Amino acid sequence: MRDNMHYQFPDNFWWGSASSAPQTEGDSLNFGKSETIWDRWFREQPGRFHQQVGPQNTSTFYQHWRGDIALLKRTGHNSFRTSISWARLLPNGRGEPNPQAVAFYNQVIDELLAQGITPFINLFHFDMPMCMQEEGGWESREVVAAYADYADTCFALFGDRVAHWFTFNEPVVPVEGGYLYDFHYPNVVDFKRAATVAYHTMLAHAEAVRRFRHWQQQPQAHPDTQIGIILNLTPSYPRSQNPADVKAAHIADLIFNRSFLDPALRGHYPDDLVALLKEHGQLPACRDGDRELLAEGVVDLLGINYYQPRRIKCRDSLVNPDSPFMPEWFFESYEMPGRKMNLYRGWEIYEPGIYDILTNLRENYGNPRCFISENGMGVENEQRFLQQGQIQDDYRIEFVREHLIWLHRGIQEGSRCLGYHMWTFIDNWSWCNAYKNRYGLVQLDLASQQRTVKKSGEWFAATAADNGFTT
Ligand code: BGP
Repeated sequence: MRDNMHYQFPDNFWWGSASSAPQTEGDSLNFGKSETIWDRWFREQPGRFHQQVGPQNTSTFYQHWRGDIALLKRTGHNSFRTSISWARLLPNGRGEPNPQAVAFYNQVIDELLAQGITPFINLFHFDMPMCMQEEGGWESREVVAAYADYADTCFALFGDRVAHWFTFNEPVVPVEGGYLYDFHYPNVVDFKRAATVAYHTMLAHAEAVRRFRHWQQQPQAHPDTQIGIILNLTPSYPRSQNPADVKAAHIADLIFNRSFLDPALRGHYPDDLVALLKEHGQLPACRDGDRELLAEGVVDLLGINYYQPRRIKCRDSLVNPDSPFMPEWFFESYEMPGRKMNLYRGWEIYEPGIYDILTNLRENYGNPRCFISENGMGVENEQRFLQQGQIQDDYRIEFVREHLIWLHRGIQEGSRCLGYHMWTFIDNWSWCNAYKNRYGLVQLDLASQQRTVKKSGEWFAATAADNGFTT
């Protein structure tokens, strides 16, 4: 670390954190909410979940929202992201909104605003309503249409007070998890179906943006309203400058980053991605009008989730042409010698990645307005760092500070990065990992529901108050 350097961030920088409805609300089958794929999967296969802890075991935001918003204030938040649960708002996936859900989200939004915290509202965080999954989930064009209606309903109900909207969080994750690598419901492993899911997700995104543009013209719309998408970007670094390694890293980038980034920022897919899928017979079915629709999906604001890079090398062995088509036909991941690891989670830590993402956006995508929408450090058995009643998470403070230093550099060089949100606020339930990896600024005792601010939460509050820090 550099000594005695001061890092001041631009005025009105967004300091905050992100969470999601399915990971925090609880009451997963109460107050009119219907099942999501997570509720169903847990019921069917609890063994898939760490220590068999399912989606009903949360920090119960549905009950504790008022106290939690007070804690947001105490930990220096001027902005906060959560999501709306589609299955709570529209228990049948479409139709009339559930009045209890409307009242709940109204209270949350109003209280955030009353506390001076800007609400950032995301519409979909991996939580497909089960009734929509039964219609085919993202493989179905009808579900795409239903999602756009749901988005419209949200704009109409809450868009007078919410300015920052996001269509999706990490849309690649349900594709990878649900249709390629078997870590989300419905546990399909099939590239062609995965490509269809990815394509339909971006059509749903574009349709929601189209609806948003209409909504934006209404007199009751928030005057600063804007729409974005949140992408987890994993810079793909080749093992070497050898053309085979460079090509392998390029293909990984096309599949995992640019299949979402390009439509969101340019309104169309990269030509070489389309060519690659076409060559291998993996292109999803398109309809007339899709191209025009995608072109309307360009966002006002990009959320960047950054955790770790992808290290890529070309394959050492030839692919068996009879094996099912997979991204790994084109590359292998590579353990770079000497890489820095988060020893408590098993992910690489590479802080310059955040700067490289900003540079890429500046140089190749017209320098869009963006912010870091998730960055954070998961830790297993974090209790071991408990001293005098508080988690002493100096490792997390260092992690955040080092990422912020690289972020600051990107801003100095002209990137339009408007804020930094951590993953996450209070330790939360995380899909199949449940509470295995703790990320919060605030520690959660699941049994007693007690919240205790970690050392990092105090550091974060001080950093936000000073709009920067000194090393
Ligand atoms: C991000 C997701 C979050 C959260 C986080 C931590 O990809 O947007 O929802 O789950 O990852 O993941 P994990 O608990 O698996 O370490």
